[in-house]
Amino acid sequence: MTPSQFTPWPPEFAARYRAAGLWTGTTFGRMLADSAVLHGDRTALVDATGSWTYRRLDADAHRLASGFSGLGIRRGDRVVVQLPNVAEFVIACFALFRIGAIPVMAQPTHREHEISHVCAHSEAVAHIIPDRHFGFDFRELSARIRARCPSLRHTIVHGDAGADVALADLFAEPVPMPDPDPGDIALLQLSGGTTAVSKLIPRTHDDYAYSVRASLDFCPLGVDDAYLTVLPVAHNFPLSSPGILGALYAGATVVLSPSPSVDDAFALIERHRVTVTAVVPPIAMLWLGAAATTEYDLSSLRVLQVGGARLKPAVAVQVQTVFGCRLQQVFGMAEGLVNYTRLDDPDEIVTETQGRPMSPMDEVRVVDDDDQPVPTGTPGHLLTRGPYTIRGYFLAPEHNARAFTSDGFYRTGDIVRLLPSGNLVVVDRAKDVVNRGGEKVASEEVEEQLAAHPGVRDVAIVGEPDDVVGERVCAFIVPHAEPPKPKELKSFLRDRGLAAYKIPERYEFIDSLPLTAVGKVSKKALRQRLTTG
Ligand code: OOB
Repeated sequence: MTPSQFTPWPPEFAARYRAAGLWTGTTFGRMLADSAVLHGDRTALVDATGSWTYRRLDADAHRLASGFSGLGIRRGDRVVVQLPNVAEFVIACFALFRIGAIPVMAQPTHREHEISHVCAHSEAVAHIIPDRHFGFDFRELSARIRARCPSLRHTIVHGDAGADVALADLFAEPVPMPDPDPGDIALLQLSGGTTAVSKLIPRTHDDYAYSVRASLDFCPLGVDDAYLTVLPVAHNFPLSSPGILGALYAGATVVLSPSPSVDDAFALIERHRVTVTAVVPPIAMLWLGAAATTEYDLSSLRVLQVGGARLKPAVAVQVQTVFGCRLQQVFGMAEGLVNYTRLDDPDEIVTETQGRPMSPMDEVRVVDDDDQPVPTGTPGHLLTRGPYTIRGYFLAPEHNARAFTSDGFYRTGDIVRLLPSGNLVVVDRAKDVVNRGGEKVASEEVEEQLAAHPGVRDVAIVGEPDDVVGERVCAFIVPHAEPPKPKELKSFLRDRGLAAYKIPERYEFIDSLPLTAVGKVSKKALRQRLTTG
């Protein structure tokens, strides 16, 4: 790995994290192999098609690693993994971990715009997809991307592969493989982003494994637990907080739900006696609405983790009473820092704060616009540095200069209050992102796409408050002449390959965009127009 691809922790920090026993020099391949030794016959993984014991999961990952090697996938190669909540996601990731190849964590909702950027920027050699999912043809998508992205040699398909490579055919006789270096990049996460294209987040085996183990200190899992994944598997929250990786480290069972719908999720909770699951606030609200009248037995649920977006305190209170389980608020980011409310915290901490950092070596600063500390309790910008927070995005030196302080703190873009108890309350956001129920939409990305429409002279994207998803994507448009129809703008964006969740739901046409005193578009004024009508 060259220094320009990956900003490592400075040697003195790495030494400190190692000396403190946080970085243990393990890799994810080794972790699964160890779990297979300890828990061989226990159920590791369940999806809609079947179940895997630890022994079988480890063996399948090893066999698939051999097949990937046979295709020419090598240590350090990037592979875009774009699978829904199926067991093959887990098997493929562990196969890549074992080789030391790097899964790039794309979402099934991503389309040509997102995937072509991710493939090109990571110089990916392969794209792993389902054949179809929710009526969408991923083989066609991948063929278009291959035509644009010269590094992409293989499309690997879970399901009907046609002329592409079938994932099922790659399970080969296991061959011995050297373990990758624990300091190597294990995976690349996608940033929620503030920029026109998302940045790639390099997480090493050492730092990501530490974040998983530390998460287990505050959301413990053991051999009697079943962890349900209803959020998209590749997202940092269900993957690592403690998520799928934490459950597999601890010998628990991972249950994959094809969707977060009440019907799918409640049935799985009852059938597998699920003890822990992770949701975003809109799903918590959906489930709350259904829980009172459901005939499913949800009594096994011990902890409901809620994170990814702001949870209203009133909803938080209901979670504990309606589900009869413990609520855990999780305020995390794919770049690193994760905060948890503790299971034994007083109720008002659990319902009214987003918790506190999980590591004793996490450093947080709350500062004003000039990076000067604000008094405790005063809202300010959250900056953080620590044993599992990246020091730089992948191949992005210019952006890194803005996104990190000179002494290596990540500028989260979140405005928080730090309480004397050490807990954080997320009060606002300085970054120009719409958080649609946990799905992050960078305003600039949508603005750039809409600006390409011939009828659009100027455009600004803002979040419109919404009772269910928290914020909806709203476009303010200054038209050239006759305003284009919203329907036409939506299909324009879809045709440009933008993921559906980023496509604005509301369009407002205005004569000019309001400006701030320094001549920038005033998003604050636009947001006010939405709320005052
Ligand atoms: C998680 O990760 P990302 O990378 O999708 O998004 C991070 C951003 C944060 O900077 C913050 O703006 C927002 O999402 N956020 C929250 C929140 N949790 C995340 N805002 C308010 N309250 C919360 N509880 O979203 C993520 C990663 C790991 C664990 C959990 C969430």
